[in-house]
Parts: sequence; structure tokens; C-alpha cells
Amino acid sequence: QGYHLAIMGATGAVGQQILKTLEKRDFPIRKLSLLSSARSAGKEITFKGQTIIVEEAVPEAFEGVDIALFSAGGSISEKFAHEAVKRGAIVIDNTSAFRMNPEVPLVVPEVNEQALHGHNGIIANPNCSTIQMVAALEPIKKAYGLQKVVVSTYQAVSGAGAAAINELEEQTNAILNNEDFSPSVLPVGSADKHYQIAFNVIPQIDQFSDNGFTLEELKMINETKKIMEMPDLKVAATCVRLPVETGHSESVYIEIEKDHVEVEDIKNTLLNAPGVTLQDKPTEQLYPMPAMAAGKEDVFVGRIRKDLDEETGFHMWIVSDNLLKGAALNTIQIAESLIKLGLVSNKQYS
Ligand code: 11C
Repeated sequence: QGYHLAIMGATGAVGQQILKTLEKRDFPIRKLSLLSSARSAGKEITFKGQTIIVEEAVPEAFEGVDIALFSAGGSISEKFAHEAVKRGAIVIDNTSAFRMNPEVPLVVPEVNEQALHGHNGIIANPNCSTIQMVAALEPIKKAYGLQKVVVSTYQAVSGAGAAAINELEEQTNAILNNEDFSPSVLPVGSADKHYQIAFNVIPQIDQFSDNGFTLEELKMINETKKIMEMPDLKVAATCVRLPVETGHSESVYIEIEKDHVEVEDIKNTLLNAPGVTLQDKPTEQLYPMPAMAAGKEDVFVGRIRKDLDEETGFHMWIVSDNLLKGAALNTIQIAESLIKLGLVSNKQYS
């Protein structure tokens, strides 16, 4: 009973969260293949009390696989996703390799589950900072229309992987002990210069593009339009890295279409929104924070205010665990949606 699941990148930070989340949600698994680069092959991983040996990823490893969850970097996805699809698997890809391909649905199940019907074997999981924002904005869009989004992010180092978490911890210790250190991971490994993240804030996530926006900012802009199916939505983003280990925070300004909407209306809308928890009681100092959102599945929203000058303008603060809803959980929810919609079969995709 259940499905043959493969996890590509099983030993990585997101791969580990995928395994934990699969255990918790009791996902119907008949067989589990754990795949990785040659370097990590041979490692033993315990899943539901059973030891599974990690195998080196080769095209043949996807024979008989129903669903393959990819989380091992864009170049690995480019190399192996089509091999998996050729062998009848559906790939849910956690990298940016296929997200903007018009043939590939980019899915947050609470927002655009219906897009799965058009899949051709590959489904993309969006960027973590995009997922939590659209989960909160979709119910508002449905109720009141949406014209404009301006977001500034406060992103955790775990978004940049295990090496960035180590860098934050090592630098913090070094600074507290008056020792020397030499940053090498943030803002992005491939950058010419690296900066300290401990006791600092870095207004660069990923490389710059020619228009002055970073690639992370462009992901938020382009992915939001695609997921919400609003190519004309005005979106601007500024993405910033903070010395926080897990949990991305976002200050979001929106302009809606309808007039005469009040803060209480927006709150009521979010109270009933799937996957969203409202934490908004200024009199009790209740608002979302990453330390409290880490390890939780929901997207938390608070600090909702009506703009003082713009009748249709609202401000809010959105926080979520970037490794869970931002990555592992959303990937598994996509797989669950595919099963629910009867879209997992052994047909060959072209
Ligand atoms: C970060 N959002 O926090 C990035 C990580 O495209 O899936 C996710 C990169 C991606 O650095």
C-alpha cells in the first residue's frame, strides 16, 4: 500500500526536514529511496525505526519511483529531474531550476492547487520567502482584490544552508571571545566579497542582477505573480539577511482594490485562511516572531494596520519557518494534493 517515494538530497538540511515531516504526517509510503551525491552515499538514515542506506543518485535509481522530491540544488535537478520523469516519476522540485518555466506549475496548495492539473511530470516548489507571503495574501486578494505589494524581508541564515548556520554560530563565538574570523559564506558563496552576519544585517541575498535587484528579490517578484496568477500585479521586494537561525520575517505593504475595508475585515479574513494563524493583539504585545514560529507549520500574521494616508493600503508582518512551510512541508503538501486529486499514476510524461 502507498507510493514509492524518492528523496534526492536526503542528507541536506531540507532533505532532513522532509523526512521528519513525512514521519509526522504519516504519508502513505510503500518504498522509500534516499538518494544523494556520491559523497554522502552509504550514510545510514533512520526512518520510522528502520535504517535506510543512502544511495548515489544515478538515472536508474528512479526506476519504479512514483514521486521524487528533489532538494539537492539546481544543477542536480537539471541533471536528474528529466531522467526521473522519463521513468514515470512525478518530480516535485525544491530548487529554482524550473520555477519560471511556463510548462511547470509553481504551487502553494492553499493558493493554487488547481495548477497541478496541468503538470507534465515536474512541479516546482517556490522560494521560501515567496511561499509564506502568498499564503497570507491569497485570501486577502480573494476577498478584496490586490493591486500592489511592497515587501521587505528579514531572512534567517538557514535559507542559505548548513554552512551559513555554522558561519553565524562560529562568528558569534569568535566575536564574543575577541577572536579573529573570516566570513566566506554570506551573502552568497559565489560573491566577490563576504561579510560578517553575526551582530550585523546584510542587504543582499543571492547575486545582483543588472537592474539592481538581487536574484532573491526577483524570485519574490516573479514567483508571486505566477502563483497568484496575476501577471500585472505590482510587486517590489528588498531582501535582507539577519543573524537569525530559522524563520523568515516579512514587512509587507499592500494596496487592495476595494474601498472601505477595515483592519477587522482583514483580520477576519485571515482567521479563516488555510495554513495561516493570526497573531495580532497589540494591547497584549502579541505578534509573530521567528523564534516562536520555528518548528511550526503555519504562516503567522500580525501587526495589521491600515495605512494613514492611503485608503486601500495595509501593512502587516508575516513570519514562518523557512525550512518547513518554506520548503519541506510545502513540498509534501504538493505530493498530498497530487494524491488527493488523483494525479499520481505510472503514465510516462513526454
Ligand atoms: C534564502 N530564500 O533564504 C533563500 C533560500 O530558491 O529555493 C531558498 C532558495 C530557493 O537564502
